[in-house]
Amino acid sequence: MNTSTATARALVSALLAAGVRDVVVSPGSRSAPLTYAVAEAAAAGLLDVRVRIDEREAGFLALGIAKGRRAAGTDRPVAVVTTSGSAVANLHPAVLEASYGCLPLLALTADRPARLRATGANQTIDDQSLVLSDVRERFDLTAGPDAAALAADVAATAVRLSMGEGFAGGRPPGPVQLNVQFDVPLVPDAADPDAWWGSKARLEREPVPLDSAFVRTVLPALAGEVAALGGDAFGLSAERLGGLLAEFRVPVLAEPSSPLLRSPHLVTDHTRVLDARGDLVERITDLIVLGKPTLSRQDQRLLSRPGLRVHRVQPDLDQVAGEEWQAALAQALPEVPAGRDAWTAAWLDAARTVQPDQHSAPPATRGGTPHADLDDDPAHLDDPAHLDDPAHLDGSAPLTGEAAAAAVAGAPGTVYIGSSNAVRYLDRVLAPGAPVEVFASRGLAGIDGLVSTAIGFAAGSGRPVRLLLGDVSLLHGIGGLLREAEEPLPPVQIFVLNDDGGAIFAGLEHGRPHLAAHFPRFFATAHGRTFAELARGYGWPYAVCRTTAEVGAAVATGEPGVYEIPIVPVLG
Ligand SMILES: Cc1ncc(C[n+]2csc(CCOP(=O)(O)OP(=O)(O)O)c2C)c(N)n1
Repeated sequence: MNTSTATARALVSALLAAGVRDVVVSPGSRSAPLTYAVAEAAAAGLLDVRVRIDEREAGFLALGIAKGRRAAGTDRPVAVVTTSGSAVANLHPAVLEASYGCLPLLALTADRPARLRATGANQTIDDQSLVLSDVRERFDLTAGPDAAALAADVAATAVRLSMGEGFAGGRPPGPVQLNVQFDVPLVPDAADPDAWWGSKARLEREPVPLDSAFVRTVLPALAGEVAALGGDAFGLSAERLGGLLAEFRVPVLAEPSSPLLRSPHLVTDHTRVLDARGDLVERITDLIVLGKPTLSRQDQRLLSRPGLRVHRVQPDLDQVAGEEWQAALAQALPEVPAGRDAWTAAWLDAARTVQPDQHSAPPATRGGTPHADLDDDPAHLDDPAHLDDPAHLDGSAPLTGEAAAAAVAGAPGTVYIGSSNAVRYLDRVLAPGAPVEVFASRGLAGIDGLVSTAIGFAAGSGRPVRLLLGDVSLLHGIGGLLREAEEPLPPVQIFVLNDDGGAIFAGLEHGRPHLAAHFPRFFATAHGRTFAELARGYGWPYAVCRTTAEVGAAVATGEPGVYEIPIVPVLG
């Protein structure tokens, strides 16, 4: 057997033994040894393999599968195979999101032998193992007779590193690059044995240790005038923390993709309440924070309020061993304090009273709701120049983003929510007991790769998914609609809020009148597209939904497709 085939087979064997079950492959010749090994293991039913032409989409598909696996309770790394050269760099957006979104991704990047580096050889980067920043670890495996033995060790280590060692004191899961140099020949020989894999194993995880700060500060804090703030928690379910907060009737301020959204004491549209009820905000003594809140300046202001005790909770609490958890509760759990019901009721009342009269316009028109995840100036705008207020339009007006989001999230199921205004519309309308679970890519909150991520999420979790995103986001990731010729449509409904551009910028300082000359071309980026032809060109069914009833009907069918929802155009 030639060296490259032996190396690739050893590597794939080790991945199987370490519990990897999903691989996404992009085509290429240098990566062929890996491709053949993966294809053979898939043919034997040991791996699920998908093929994507564009490595950027391949990376996001893998990321989505990893997130879906996590949601289904089987956190495990997903591998993505690319050839050498610029193909590797196309993985970078997904690698970055995986890094900041704490998802286990293995970038298996094929390379030429090191002797060809810096010689001008075709498709050869001087150091390909440095192309992907923000990986948890990178390996550069040289070609040669001992490569196969090394590959097995390195692959097993890469899997462990990508899974992290738990959040408490260790590093969270994330991407790892395994750069593998392959020399010719790159294909198996006809005489090579065709059943070469060892037994496939389960991925066993060590229980995560409980962060001592949780026992020392978080549990006692439950007795104070405490509130909880939930950001995106990387797809982890936080059931233990959610249970404790519910038992202590703690008012919960949560972003849509936070697992705390399911709290019975959720303060709906909480940024409005934070703005309007400084008196309540001042009274909070302790704030328990889960995950990464990124959506609003109001949350950031709250976090930096002088005198507030902020307790950040490790998101993987559910993976702490049961005995350790019980011991911690026995040792430090306080009584539910007298007065707790009045405290929580004050927050829930505020949510009811502050909310209704502020819901007439989409976020970008409301005096520049400050967005924390953009490079923005938090200054409020008095005179947004570029958006019509739908409240002023007649009965034939397009839907508001909020009404559309409420309709998409109105039936039980899983919603994958896009960045930009989509997540903010949803934030405004999700109430306690909303029938959906919500996931998002909030590691870096990019508008890229969302279609592939949602498709991957559906595959990894085994659940049908509704993706809600903006038109620019869909155009950015339109290549995610492309699938293999024989691949069935995934169980994904794509709801695109088409306002012909990036509305979010109108709510930032870019919407100010004195900047109006530059706004349309450089920020709104109106494109004049609708999605019928694009969807059909990629082999997806397509429909327009103009009313909440039409959105609801589309949701009820569950039929995969692109559903376009016209909303008020950015440029009016
Ligand atoms: C990969 C990436 N490129 C650029 C941005 C900056 N950005 C943030 S929102 C946005 C416009 C999004 O428009 P759309 O998806 O239509 O949503 P809307 O703002 O209309 O809600 C852009 C370009 C980003 N977040 N991610």
